[in-house]
Amino acid sequence: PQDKDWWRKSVVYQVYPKSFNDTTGKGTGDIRGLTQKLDYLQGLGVDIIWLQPVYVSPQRDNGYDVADYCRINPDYGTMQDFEELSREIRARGMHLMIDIVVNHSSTEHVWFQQARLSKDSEYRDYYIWRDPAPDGGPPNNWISKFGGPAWQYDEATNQYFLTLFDKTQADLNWENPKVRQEVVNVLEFWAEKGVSGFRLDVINLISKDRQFSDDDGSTAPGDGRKYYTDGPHVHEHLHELHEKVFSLYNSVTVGEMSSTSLDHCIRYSNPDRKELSMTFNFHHLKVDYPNGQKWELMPYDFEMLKKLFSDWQIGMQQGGGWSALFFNNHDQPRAISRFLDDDEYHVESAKLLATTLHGLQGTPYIFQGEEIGMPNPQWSDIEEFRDVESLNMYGILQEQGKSAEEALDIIRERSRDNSRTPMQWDNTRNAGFTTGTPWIKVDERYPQINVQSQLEDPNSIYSHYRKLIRLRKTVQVITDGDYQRLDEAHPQVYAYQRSNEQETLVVISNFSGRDVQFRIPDSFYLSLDNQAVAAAELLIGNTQYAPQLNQVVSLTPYA
Ligand code: TEU
Repeated sequence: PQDKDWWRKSVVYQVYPKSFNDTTGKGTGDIRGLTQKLDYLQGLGVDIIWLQPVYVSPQRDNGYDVADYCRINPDYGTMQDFEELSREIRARGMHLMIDIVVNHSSTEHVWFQQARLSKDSEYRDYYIWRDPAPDGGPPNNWISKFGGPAWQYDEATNQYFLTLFDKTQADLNWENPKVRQEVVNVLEFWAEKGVSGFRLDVINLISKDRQFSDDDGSTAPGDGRKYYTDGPHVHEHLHELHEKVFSLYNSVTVGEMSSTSLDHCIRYSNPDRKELSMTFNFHHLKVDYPNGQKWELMPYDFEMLKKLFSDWQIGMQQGGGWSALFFNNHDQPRAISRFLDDDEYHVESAKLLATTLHGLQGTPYIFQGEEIGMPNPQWSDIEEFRDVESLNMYGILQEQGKSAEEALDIIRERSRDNSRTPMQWDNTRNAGFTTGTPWIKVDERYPQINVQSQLEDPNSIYSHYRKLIRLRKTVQVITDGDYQRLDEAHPQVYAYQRSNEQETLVVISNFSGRDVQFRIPDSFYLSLDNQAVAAAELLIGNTQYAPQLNQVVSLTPYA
């Protein structure tokens, strides 16, 4: 019988199926492609595989626009393929987590198709409809996350429907108990197929303030989000799912929380509240957004990154919450290119980011390709991009007065496609991803950066990740230790300690390309007895020569 908190000691591997492994030559990955690579993932040591949406979908947003929640998109394979995947994962002692996208459905979903027919349709209330404003425009001034108004006009009934993302992603009406029952049915359907967990897409946006007032702009960014983020009934709705599904199947659950707060994340993930196992938040990935603006460039603020990690580590621990830890996912540029050096110090940088993150409290997530240090690809032309958000913003930035060249520079840095290029398996054509024409370009550096060249090399990035994952299983303080920051606004170094009654773990990271010295503060160092210092052991490092374990630690670039 599995311990109920087994996922606190686990590591999750995130698979973007479209770009993982193609077994048919059509240029997009498939479920069998993942099944073929399970030995690889087992070798890495991960416990949970998060499979991103493979449901029937028109793919306007690569599957986050679901047209049927209980059927597999034929591009990805069949239900038999899915069942085989699920079995093979279990046979290797791993777990399958699937993606549930129920803030919205595709407008191609039969519910929406029915809803739009008439105001009397029994599905009308599955979505959020409003009359036009007196001037015929949208009901309020909210902006969609992908640019443009958050409302779409529907001629048949002369009303607007709400779409917080793409115009084909219609927001579901969670105030309607029938919608909530549909969600329960979907979750049960997959739990019965042996799925162990759920990643819930933008789940903190499901409860909207029913006034639908204009955003008065009193708090930035003034796009309406304050009226639907962590909204009025969100905690009740999650508790309901917990009672009706998660608790019955002992599911592991992670909620993707957009623009959330620490207080809400504590509530979502504190076990006493019976909502979710853990939460993703994005504050640490906005440290290079000037005034929260994603579509303007700025070097990242290192002190802010450290402060955010520290505030959330301490806050979540005090409040009894649990964090999903990550630097990369399918919506973010690759962290190695964004924060460190993906060129000369590529290997050191990748290992540094991993070690810094895996030492924190929470459950770490590895996004495909991160374990081999995949960087942002080198984009030359707007034609190479595929993401609906990037293509929308390319136009909007130019409408706002940027030149095509300036707009492209911003898209290059910020596009979600940075993380969506094909997984680099080996140095054969298309990095071994497909025998056909890949749906999105393969990064030119695949002959140097690929799985095959790292598997057997004990000094590779891949081997470093393996070691980190193994440490988590043997060093208890990584899971349960409390957190304290050790650097006082050091311009290059982030250092913290984790302690429980038996052990102390110290993580010291040089985020710069220079040699630096770091002095462990007296308040901490002098509290250790000599024996403890003498017994200290280097658990993991990323440099050729191990640094001396003294109060003053010398660190080479990105050590
Ligand atoms: O993302 C939600 C989300 O808010 C973002 O990370 C979003 O991509 C970013 O803010 C845009 O600037 C989730 C999924 O992870 C993403 O892939 C989907 O596109 C989105 O929801 C809609 O389902």
